Amino acid sequence: VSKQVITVGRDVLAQTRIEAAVFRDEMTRRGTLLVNMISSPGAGKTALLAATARHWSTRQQGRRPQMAVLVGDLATDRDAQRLAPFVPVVQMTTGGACHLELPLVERALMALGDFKGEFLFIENVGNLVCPASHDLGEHLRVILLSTTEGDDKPGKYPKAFRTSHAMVISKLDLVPHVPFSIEAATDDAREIQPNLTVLPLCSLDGTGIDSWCDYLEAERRKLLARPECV
Ligand SMILES: Nc1nc2c(ncn2[C@@H]2O[C@H](COP(=O)(O)OP(=O)(O)O)[C@@H](O)[C@H]2O)c(=O)[nH]1
Ligand SMILES: [Mg+2]
Repeated sequence: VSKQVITVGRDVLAQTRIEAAVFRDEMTRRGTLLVNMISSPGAGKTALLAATARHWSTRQQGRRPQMAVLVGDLATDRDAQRLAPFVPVVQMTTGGACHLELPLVERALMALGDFKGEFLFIENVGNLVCPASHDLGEHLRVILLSTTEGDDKPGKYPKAFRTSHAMVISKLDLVPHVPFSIEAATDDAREIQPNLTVLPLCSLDGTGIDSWCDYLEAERRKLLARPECV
């Protein structure tokens, strides 16, 4: 087998990055915070989105934030079915691809209609490798690490953690039953990304959901304070 090295003299992802930046600006102008949720399969992305929707929809004081979800999956619409009772949701089926790309997200947003709410979430395909390399125009990238996965994962999948703004440590209720140190996971992740916000929570009993929602609302306020947001 002979191998040939071809040098590509141009940045083939440059156009994609420009398109993602344009999409991000459009979301900023709308005042919608776009959040890209990344994790391994089963870390609890869908459960967290359902808990987030419950938290905001039962708020007693002030305005209830509006949210919608674009959910990616390899093959089924099971997550969309789980979320549909709570929030507007559009399923993106990748047909086997291990990550989402921007054109699919843009089409899904069109299918959602004229969404002008405060928070738009993208649930990425469960995978800690490929989604890390694809800018979907998000303002915030959030990585979930569940306590059942082990506290050594940040160092093993550094790009996903390096490119994230926040790390949710999910399934906090299982800490007494599994060998997982929140401190070790935090230290490992912050060695890669020192500015990472760390949010431990449990989507089933609601522990930490208020801090998570406060974090999102604070990030949206920062977005609105930007000069380009009218
Ligand atoms: N014990 C526990 N289980 C959870 C929690 N969050 C999610 N799960 C369970 O973990 C499994 C995977 O969750 P899911 O939301 O589908 O993960 P996703 O693949 O990242 O969307 C489901 O059986 C959930 O009920 C949690 O906080 N604690
Ligand atoms: Mg899911």
